[in-house]
Amino acid sequence: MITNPEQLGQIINDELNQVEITDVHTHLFSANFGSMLLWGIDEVLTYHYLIAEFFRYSRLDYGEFFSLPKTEQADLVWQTLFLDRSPVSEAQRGALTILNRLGLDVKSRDLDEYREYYRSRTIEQQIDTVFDLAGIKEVVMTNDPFDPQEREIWKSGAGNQDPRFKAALRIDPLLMDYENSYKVLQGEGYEVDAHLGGNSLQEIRRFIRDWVLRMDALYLAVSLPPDFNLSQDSTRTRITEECVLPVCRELDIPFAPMIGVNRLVNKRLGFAGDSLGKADVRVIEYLCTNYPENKFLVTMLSRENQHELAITARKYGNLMVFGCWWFLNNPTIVREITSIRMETLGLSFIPQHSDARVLEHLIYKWEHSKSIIGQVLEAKYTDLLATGWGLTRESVSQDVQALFSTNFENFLRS
Ligand code: HDL
Ligand code: ZN
Repeated sequence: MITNPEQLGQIINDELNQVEITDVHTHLFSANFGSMLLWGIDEVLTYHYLIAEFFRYSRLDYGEFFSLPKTEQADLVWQTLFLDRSPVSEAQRGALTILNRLGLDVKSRDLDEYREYYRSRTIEQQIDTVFDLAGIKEVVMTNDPFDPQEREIWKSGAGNQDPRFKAALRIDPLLMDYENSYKVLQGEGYEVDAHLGGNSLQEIRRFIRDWVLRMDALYLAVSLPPDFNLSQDSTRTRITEECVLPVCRELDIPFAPMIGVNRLVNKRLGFAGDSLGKADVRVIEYLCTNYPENKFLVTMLSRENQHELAITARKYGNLMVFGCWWFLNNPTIVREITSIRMETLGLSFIPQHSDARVLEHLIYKWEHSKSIIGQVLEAKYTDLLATGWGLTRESVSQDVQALFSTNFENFLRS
């Protein structure tokens, strides 16, 4: 029985170091997707988080920068964000955590030395090394049938061949840009039209069903703007309620609305140009209340939505809250959100996903998050001990496994 706070910290650290993580949302791909899986130091340094920060200092023309070869972009980012000044931001620190955990000499500041390390690495070796360093059991990909390159890999039968990588069907174009995406469905042999006439709704259900089954998708995801609602009789509302939700029910997979992104507020920044806004949790209340047979895996992008999202989750067993998404994935906010969630939801939430876009991101995103989540857990356990409650190592182990994998697995099976 654990009775004093001193031994608690060590036990929590041991359990965090041993837990096998299920990373419920990433932009990674298994090796058989070829160049779609980004890896290596130049991809790390040209991560759109770092590009946004580079342009805080540089007045280089956006188009000029993006037309440079990746290595020259990385050289500029390295010089500007790491050599010209201290790399104190979370994304800057993350790049250094990666180098450090790979056993490279961060003090050398020699980018070519780091590139030399990669010259002898294969992608298969790097996946094994990174998964081992980060403690990853499996990652869930973001799989987009509207991406021509990815669509062909799945249709060719190649698809995913690595059991450590699971699929999630991503349908942003279907809900956010149907006036154009319906033509892709037509091209794929689905009898749909621009106005949802004829068999369109049935055919959209067939499209979703075909792709969930082809990918063996664990859930169906879409990122949505802050003003997302289902109160207007719009194309988005009809496809959500008459296509997405019925097929998710039929196949017993969660629908994962990721709410709060304002895409391309600065178009010239590309991926780095997205921003956020506060959304209305009433749309989640509407979904959970009116579709009790559906499961909802939800994350929101605005810090201001987090307390109300946690309280909403207290009302619905078919709602699982996950992650400190994107602009929230910084120590200050991860600590705040995890504390709010643990104080209102106990252990019934998924505290984090990596959103890794480059393979090596798994190393820093999980090292940094596990440290904060572990500190919150230690504070809560310390409060427990103060009541006279006794903890066992087995209970700590079970709690940590719940947070980092079994909550997600059980929700999929629920
Ligand atoms: O839409 C999403 O899934 C977001 O995570 C975006 O991909 C975003 O650009 C990102 O990489 N966040 O970490
Ligand atoms: Zn993402």
